Amino acid sequence: MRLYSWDIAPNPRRVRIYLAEKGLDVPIEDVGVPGKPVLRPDFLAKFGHRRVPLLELDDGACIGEAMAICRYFELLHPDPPLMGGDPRDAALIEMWERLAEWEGLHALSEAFRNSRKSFAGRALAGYGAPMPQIPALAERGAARLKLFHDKFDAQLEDHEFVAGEGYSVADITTLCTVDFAEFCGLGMPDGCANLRRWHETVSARPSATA
Ligand SMILES: N[C@@H](CCC(=O)N[C@@H](CS)C(=O)NCC(=O)O)C(=O)O
Repeated sequence: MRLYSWDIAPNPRRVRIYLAEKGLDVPIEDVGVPGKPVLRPDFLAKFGHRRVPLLELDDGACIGEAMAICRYFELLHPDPPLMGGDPRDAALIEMWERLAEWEGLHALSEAFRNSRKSFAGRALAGYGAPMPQIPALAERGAARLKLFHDKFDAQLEDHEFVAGEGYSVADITTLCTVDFAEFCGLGMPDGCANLRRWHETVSARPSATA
């Protein structure tokens, strides 16, 4: 088994944090080109998925998509539960994790990939064909990201963690989004006291360095 990852990117970090929370030791290969925001040509040539994270199993099966990889490990190692221990928790966690990915990480990706020179022609990850940048999407992504910060700040007013009272994959995706947004110069707007309190708590967990 091998997890293909990329140190600087937010999506593979979701899986690395998950594995650290579970205490699972999985061989990890970084397939980024040092000093450049691109994946290694040999990885792109071998795997049509063209995205990381990617988990290659010993039987050759390849699992892409961060949450699909986490689900695989969750079924093998249910404790401690990070995707919900009962139907109610599982549904709330999936809801908030998906909101974090769609309203947070996706908005950030829109803002980032449609504005950086180094992503010209690669505005969407995972395609071999050229994907031109659309500057208006960068603007809309930044506006969506502000709404994401506000929505999650409001949710954290009444809850210790994103999906309720326990740490879950919803916190992992939210943390990777908030940190990468900060790195891109699109950090939390003024205020957001609840999001800041939560960020301090989850960043103090040993897994946050993964
Ligand atoms: N929805 C996917 C997103 C995967 C994704 O977009 N990964 C980015 C890194 S954060 C990537 O592989 N980029 C490749 C590239 O930019 O060429 C997931 O959950 O894993």
